Amino acid sequence: MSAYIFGHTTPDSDSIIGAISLSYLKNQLGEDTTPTRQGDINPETRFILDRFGFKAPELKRTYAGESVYLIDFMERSQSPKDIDEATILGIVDHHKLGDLTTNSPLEMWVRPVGCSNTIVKQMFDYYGVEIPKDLAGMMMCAILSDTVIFKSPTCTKEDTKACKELAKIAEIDDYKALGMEMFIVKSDVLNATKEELVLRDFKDFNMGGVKVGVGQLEVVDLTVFDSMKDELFNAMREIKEKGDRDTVILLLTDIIEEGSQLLVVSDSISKVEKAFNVNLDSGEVWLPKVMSRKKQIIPFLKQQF
Ligand SMILES: [Mn+2]
Repeated sequence: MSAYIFGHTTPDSDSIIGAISLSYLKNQLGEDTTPTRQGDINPETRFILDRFGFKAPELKRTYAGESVYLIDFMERSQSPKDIDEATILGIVDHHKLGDLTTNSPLEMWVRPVGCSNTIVKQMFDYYGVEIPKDLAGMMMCAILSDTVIFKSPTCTKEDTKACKELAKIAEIDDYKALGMEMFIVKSDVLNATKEELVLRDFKDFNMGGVKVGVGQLEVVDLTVFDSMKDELFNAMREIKEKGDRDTVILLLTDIIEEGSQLLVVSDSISKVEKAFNVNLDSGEVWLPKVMSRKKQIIPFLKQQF
């Protein structure tokens, strides 16, 4: 029976490409695995898949009775609803320790690097398995995406090293230019509904017994949002009510200016204000140098909630 490998809900490029790359490695090592996904493919990931000639993993949302590997997450809130009825064989991730547990021993590759695909690259090296050229190109793109072309504070020397080695295998000299091309695709926010935009890269966290959802959009120029702020706030309010959330935050990250505009809809606004030492009377605030949700947003929210 094939084991399934998948990333978090509302998957990003790291989750989709990580499922494909880890599945390829596992199969080379003699296991039978299938990459899957828990949600739609976003425009950036579509661009990468098309660029390297891969098809998207199959959409699969239930895993009761199945064996699974998780990549790029280990939070219950980002898991399939029936995760407790699945057998977790292993986890490959670069996030904080989550709240999932298992009944039997498992394989864990968890490291504080900027991208899950950096860890998968290290696994290929560990096992001495060669990475095919096009797969290397995709893994390189996942690293450029997660580390915001090395600008994110989550980026480590291991990420830049893995990225450069993958670029070499993929025979791509100007990988930063390809990274920029990816972020320009990502910046096209005009062809989506406001709800889709808030949910495009959205993660729920359980904080002190309440649900806090944090979305992030990374663009090359924040002015694209100027005419749609009110509608974004409306969509955030709706998402907050529908999902029974205490707080919904949207990070509008400017990858050139290197900072984020924080939009907040919350029943605990003073906690969010305290977390970042800001005033949120207008519902929004600019945070210079803030680019990483996992490193610069979530820990400070957790502290207050
Ligand atoms: Mn990731």
